[in-house]
Amino acid sequence: MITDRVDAVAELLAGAERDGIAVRQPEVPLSIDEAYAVQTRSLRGREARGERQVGVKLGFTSRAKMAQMGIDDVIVGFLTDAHHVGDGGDLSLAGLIHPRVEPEVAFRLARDVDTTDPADDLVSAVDAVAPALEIIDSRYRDFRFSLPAVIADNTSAARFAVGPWAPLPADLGDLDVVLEVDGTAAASGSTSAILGHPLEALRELRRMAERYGHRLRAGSVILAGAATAAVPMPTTGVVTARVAGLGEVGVRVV
Ligand code: OOG
Repeated sequence: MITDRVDAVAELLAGAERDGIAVRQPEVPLSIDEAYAVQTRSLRGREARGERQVGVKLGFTSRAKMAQMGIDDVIVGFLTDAHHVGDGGDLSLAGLIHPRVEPEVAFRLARDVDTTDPADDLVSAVDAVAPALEIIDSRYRDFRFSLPAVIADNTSAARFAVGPWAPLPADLGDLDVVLEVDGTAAASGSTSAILGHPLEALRELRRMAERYGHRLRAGSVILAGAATAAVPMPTTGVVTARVAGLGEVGVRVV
């Protein structure tokens, strides 16, 4: 039965995350719908343990990421308060398996968006933008997965940090993005790498949230996806993402 498979994969991945030990991908491939059902199941489990959803994230919105991981479909995951690290805060890698870091752009939702109402627009509901860091950590061995497998694994979501919020600039379409480790560039790109323009990520999210039931609520953070390939997380030091015109966000690895 579908529910049994969904439950079994959700449990497998929750165990991998809890124990910090990577697992094999499910032997019987999931459908995309089942993979998103695993996510929903995982979110409900986290909420039952007291976590609160604070946003959503996109993945594979840049060619750099698609090429790095061999997947060329946009994916959506959820973010909870347990994933959040404060700007300038300490980030412990304890319990993570093989974390990687990506520089991103974050959006903030000023109001709820009713994804069941096709007329309810997402772009006009966004009131602010910020530089962001996303730390991903696949629960699969060797960071290798199929499209449904990575969706079931909540799109490798592990931690994120968001810099200062600012009103949307006149054009977000081609801002330089740099990821630095202790002040040295580790990756660089442009916001144009995100589906040609980061607002396209919002349009894609709007479509996918309607189909898969992701919540888009007032105050939510939306991570638009990495502008560069992911970089292995250093085991010490300060990791910073800088987006031209938007400022920077950093965490100290402890
Ligand atoms: C999946 C998550 C990709 C992005 O920004 O493209 C992602 C992965 O690469 O493990 O978050």
